Amino acid sequence: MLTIYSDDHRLHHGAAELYRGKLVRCFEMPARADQVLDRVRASGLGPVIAPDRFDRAALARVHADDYLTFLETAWDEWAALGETGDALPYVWPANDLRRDVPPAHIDGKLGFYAIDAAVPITAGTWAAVRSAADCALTGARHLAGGAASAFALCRPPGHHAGARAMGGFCYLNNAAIAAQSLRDHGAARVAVLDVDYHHGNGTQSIFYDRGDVFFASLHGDPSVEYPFFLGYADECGIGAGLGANLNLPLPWGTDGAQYRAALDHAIGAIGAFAPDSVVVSLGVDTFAEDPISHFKLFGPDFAAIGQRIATLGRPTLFVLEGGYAVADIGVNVAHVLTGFAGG
Ligand code: SP5
Ligand code: ZN
Repeated sequence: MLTIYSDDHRLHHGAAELYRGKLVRCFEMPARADQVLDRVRASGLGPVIAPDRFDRAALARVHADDYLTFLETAWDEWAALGETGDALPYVWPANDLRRDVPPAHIDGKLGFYAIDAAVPITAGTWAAVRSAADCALTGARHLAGGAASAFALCRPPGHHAGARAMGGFCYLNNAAIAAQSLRDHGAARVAVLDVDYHHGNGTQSIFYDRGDVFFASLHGDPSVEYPFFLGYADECGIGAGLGANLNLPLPWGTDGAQYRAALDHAIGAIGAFAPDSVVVSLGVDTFAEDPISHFKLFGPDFAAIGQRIATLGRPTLFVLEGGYAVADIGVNVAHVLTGFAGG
């Protein structure tokens, strides 16, 4: 299996995110990708290649033009204030406020385009997030060219980013951009399977009214877990997308056996959808020792996830999402990928 990776992820290194009344050190850090790359190399999975460069049009298939312009210009507007630390939002258009007028000032724009304050923008954020999207698009290109599988080692992650919003460490939705690219290059139907611990709210919302992209997600119950405001079982899609969205919220403490039962359900639904290709939003923050999550998965459970995805027998692109137990993220990701390759 080909892995697509770029050192450009290092250009994004946020200092702090807001959590329970404090600015805490970012959980999402460059060492995560380093660990994954190390373990991919050590596992003999296959070659590691650099991404091709794609133009903005590939991003604009999924994201709104004004949002892309915001991401591209936010750091310069922030730096023009005389600020030297990371840009973070502090005010949001929540209930009872207008959401129809994007503000002119960067302080307003940051909140307008963010769902939380865990998305620092640094001098290198735009370059890094573009590079991550390039990794996902390169993986999609290889699938469209006939490859059976690929792994886009994306950092920062993407599944919380909507068409017009960043959040949860995510800026560009790498998996959604790749799924759309697969649609644009020959696949009539694409399924996205999201196994990150958190609900993939961005991916769901991007494809919610579409019947050509099936979205299935296993995640911590949003009534008690981030992102709180999407990811419930009664969200089934709308219009042409009705029936093409499957949420499987699971309780804190979910173990490997419970997880596999839900995964088999999702894989059955994806099989029935008969996709031409599959995109996996691969988060391993379901790991028992993850510092921000509450599932109880271990190494062999990750191999089983890969094996079960392989039973679909479809060209499959894995896109890296979360996983914050830095010392273990690489091992856990490698277990999924080698489980798939051997399954
Ligand atoms: C891609 C991804 O996995 N994003 C996750 C975003 C989660 N944001 C909420 C973080 C809550 C932090 N909880 C810290 C607990 C420390 N004991
Ligand atoms: Zn996550």
